[in-house]
Amino acid sequence: MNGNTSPLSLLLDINFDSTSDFDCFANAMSGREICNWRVNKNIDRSSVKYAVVWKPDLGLLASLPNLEVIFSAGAGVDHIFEDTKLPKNIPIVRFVDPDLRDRMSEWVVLQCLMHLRQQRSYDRNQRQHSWQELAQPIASEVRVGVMGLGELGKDAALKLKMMGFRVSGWSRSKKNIKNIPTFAGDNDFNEFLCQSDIIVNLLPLTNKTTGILGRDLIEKLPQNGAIKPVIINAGRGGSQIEADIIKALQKGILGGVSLDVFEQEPLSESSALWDIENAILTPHVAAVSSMPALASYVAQRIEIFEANGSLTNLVDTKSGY
Ligand code: NDP
Ligand code: OXD
Repeated sequence: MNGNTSPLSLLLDINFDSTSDFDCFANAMSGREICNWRVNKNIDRSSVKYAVVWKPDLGLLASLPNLEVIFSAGAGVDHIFEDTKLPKNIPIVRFVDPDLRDRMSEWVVLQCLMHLRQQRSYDRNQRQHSWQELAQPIASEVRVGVMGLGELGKDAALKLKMMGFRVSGWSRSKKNIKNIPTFAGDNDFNEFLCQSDIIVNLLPLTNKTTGILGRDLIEKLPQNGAIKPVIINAGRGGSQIEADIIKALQKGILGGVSLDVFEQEPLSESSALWDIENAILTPHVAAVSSMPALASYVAQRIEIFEANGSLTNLVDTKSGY
């Protein structure tokens, strides 16, 4: 804190769908000078005290000499660490919000039910005007393992449990969640995998989680469950090895996947994933940040920071999330 009470500027380096998105910030920040970097790059960089970013321009953050706090416009922060010139020692606050959490859980529950109820097969049958009943396990026969029990993973696990699935979870540190068995760390990983028919990935992308959804993991999933193994990924595409997933789907080792995130986004038109019937693909929309919610979140955090210097939902730069 520099003791200066005059509102210094907030820089926004995020995608806005419309001017009303930008207006959310203008309204929430009452009186503070705001600049939309993607529209106007002709700014006094020394006046910027806060930055709200999504995939910021490389080197931009390092070029702001009086920057005090970086806010991620999303829950994930890997997009910030991609900046090799990222200034050290500037706190990074990530977006934690009930709206984002609920949207993610909606998507996760939908995907688990789509695979449980074989919706893709019924869609195909409908196109073929074919009236055919398929064998149908109930949710309580299907084991769902949620990777990542943070803000999003824990809520998704609880909602899947409410739907009747047999849910367990895995995280870095041990968690205690009522009625949900939990596993922690590398030592528990194999035990967790071999009792998961559906894997839901809600891990952040870090050095440790890059490529985790690949052949090694797939081969550990049980082949004797009520349904063939399914992978659902709404964490980050960098955590999946698409070539391994495609092979496993083609060989029938995986029964299906739901992917919201990809190694390269947008997904290449030539990817084999597009044409695999039981691969459900969505374009990184599982939980999109709501602009009014993000704007008021940032405004509140700045107000508290300026009142007493404290920040919540801080990223641990060592572990990368
Ligand atoms: P959190 O930081 O709250 O939770 C992360 C969880 O992952 C924690 O439980 C953490 O363990 C666990 N974890 C991290 N590293 C490891 C590891 N090496 N081994 C085991 N567990 C690990 O993040 P959120 O829940 O808020 O968000 C999760 C991710 O979801 C984001 O990082 C982002 O990538 C993705 N996301 C995707 C969206 C989409 O639309 N597709 C939208 C929003 C987010 P511990 O609790 O012990 O720290
Ligand atoms: C996020 C995202 O991290 O939208 O919030 O992916």
